[in-house]
This record gives sequence, structure tokens and C-alpha cells, in this order.
Amino acid sequence: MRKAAILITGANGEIGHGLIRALQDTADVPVVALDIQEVDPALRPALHENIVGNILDQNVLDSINSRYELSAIYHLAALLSTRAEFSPKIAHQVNVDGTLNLLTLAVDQARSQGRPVKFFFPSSLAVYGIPDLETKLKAGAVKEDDFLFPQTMYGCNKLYCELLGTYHARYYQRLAADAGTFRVDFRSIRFPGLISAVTLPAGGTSDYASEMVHAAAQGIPYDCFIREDGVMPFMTMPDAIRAIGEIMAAPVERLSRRVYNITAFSPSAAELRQIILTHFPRAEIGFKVDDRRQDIVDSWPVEVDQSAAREDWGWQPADDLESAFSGYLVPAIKERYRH
Ligand code: AKB
Repeated sequence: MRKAAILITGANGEIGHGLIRALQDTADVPVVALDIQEVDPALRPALHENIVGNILDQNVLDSINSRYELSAIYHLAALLSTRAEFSPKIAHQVNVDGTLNLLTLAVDQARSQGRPVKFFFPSSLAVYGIPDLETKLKAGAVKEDDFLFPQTMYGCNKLYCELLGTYHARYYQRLAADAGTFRVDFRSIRFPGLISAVTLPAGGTSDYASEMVHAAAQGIPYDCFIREDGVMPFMTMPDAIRAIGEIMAAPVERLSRRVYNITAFSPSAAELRQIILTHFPRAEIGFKVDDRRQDIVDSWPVEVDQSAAREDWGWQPADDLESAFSGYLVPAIKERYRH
């Protein structure tokens, strides 16, 4: 007999940390974590099993398939945008081949259970590629289907995986006699940069926001690699985790699309510095711009249109820039570095 469970890949990453804690309170079946590294010991009590393994290893996925009956897969494992530029082929393998492996696992599970398996995929505003800064500043809130010409390997990977997931939800093996009996209930959110008080990102281009506030809280000088007027959307990790819960709980007939934009606030790097200084007046934050990473941020929108998420599943961010810092980031980060 297979055991009922939920699977989280990339469980030790930033989103995984928040999601495991949220599922601990809400999930009706045990949570199984898969990550290339051991999961943070603090999270282990929330897990039924902590599998150390690679999403590219078919033996690992076969073993999960034979032992668990999965009602949902949260496929978080990925190489982020800056790291992927340095290792584009590995990024393609992890981000695309890995996602196809997990979608195939979901199909196998759906087929054997005779019901769709829910599949959450965190996409990113990196799917956008705005040709120049002038266009970016004029574009306003960019809709889901505009400017889809990513300028990074990560953005290409995310965009293609959005399409792969949508294909698995709507058309997978449509010519088969039993088509429709093994669909994947794919749901995806395009996240802006995420800022967590608990973890630091690694290998992303939006990392400067998190690095700035974590450095300030520890009294460490920080040079931001983005220009003072560099701007892109952000959101707190608790808002992101709540959004995942909401889209996964939404009745499927409410979803007019499979991939949704969401956002919360869009400060420039100078505005981020300013708000951090109001909470940490002695923080030393300078600017040492990395032109290549700046180019990536310049290709991402200032704002995204999130009206579809609002209308279809009632999305509303809890935090604006002010409350993100005063109500969440600053108290939680101070607590984290108190000793
Ligand atoms: C990155 O910078 O790679 C990510 C993202 C915006 O998707 N945080």
C-alpha cells in the first residue's frame, strides 16, 4: 500500500522553508521533502521523510512513485537567474528536464489514482524581457501575455515550463484513448523578488534587497550591485506562501488561466536603502553596480498586472513597502540576529 503524501522538491530553499511550516499547520496528509541537500534540521519535525536526492535521478523519482500516493507536488527546485547565466546547460537540465521529470511523476500518479494530481510551479517575472529601459519605464503594469522574450536562461526555462505545465493540464496525450484520465492540475504563480526574514536567497538577481536588509541588521557594510534607480517588484515571503495556499485551494473552475502574476511593491534600490536606514540608522549601504546584473533587472517590469489573480482567486497582498519592513522584516530579522 502506498502512503498518502504531499511532495516538495527543492524543500531546503527559501520558499520551501516557508511552505513546509505552512503545510505543517494545514496539510491533511504527511509532507515528504526532496532536496539535493539535507533539509534544515529545524524543519525535520514537520516532515514525514526527508529524501536527499536529485530530481534528475529517475531512481529517486521511481522510489517516490512506488512508495507514495501523492495528492499534490510543489516543485520548487531550481537554479536562479544569476547562477543560471554562469551555468546555462546545468540550469536547463535542472530547471527544464527536472520539471518534466516531476510532471511525468504527476502523470503517473494521476493515472494510477484515477484523479488529477495538483502541481504547483513557482515561476518568475524573469519570463519577461523588456527591450530597453525607456520601454520598461513607460510600460506600466505588464500583463501576463506581454513582453515574453526573456533575456536570461532562467527566464527562458521558467517560460517554457509554464507552457509545459499548461500543456500537461490541458492537452497531454490528447490522442490517447484514455486522454483526460491522467491530467495534471498545474497551477503556477509568477513571483516578484521575494524577501524573507528567515533565509537568504542564493544565485538570484533580486537578491540585493534581501542582502541589504540582512547586512544592515548584522551591522555589516553592504554594496548594492544594482543602480540607485534600479527598480523591480518585490513581496514578502509570508505573502508568497499565502498566495501558494490560495491558488492551490481555489476551485479549478475559477481558474481562467494556469499562470498568474502577483506583486506587492516596487521600490527603487535607493528607496530600499532609505527605508532600511530608517530602521537601522547606522547601516552602511553603498552602490557598486554590476552592469550585467543591472541589465537583467532592467529587462524586468517595474510592475506587473495582477488583476487575473485578484478576480479568479481573490488575491490581495497583505503588505505594502512600509508594513513589509515595520510589521514583518525588521522585527523578525532583529530577532534572528539578536545573539
Ligand atoms: C531571481 O532573481 O532569480 C529570482 C526571481 C526574480 O525569480 N529571485
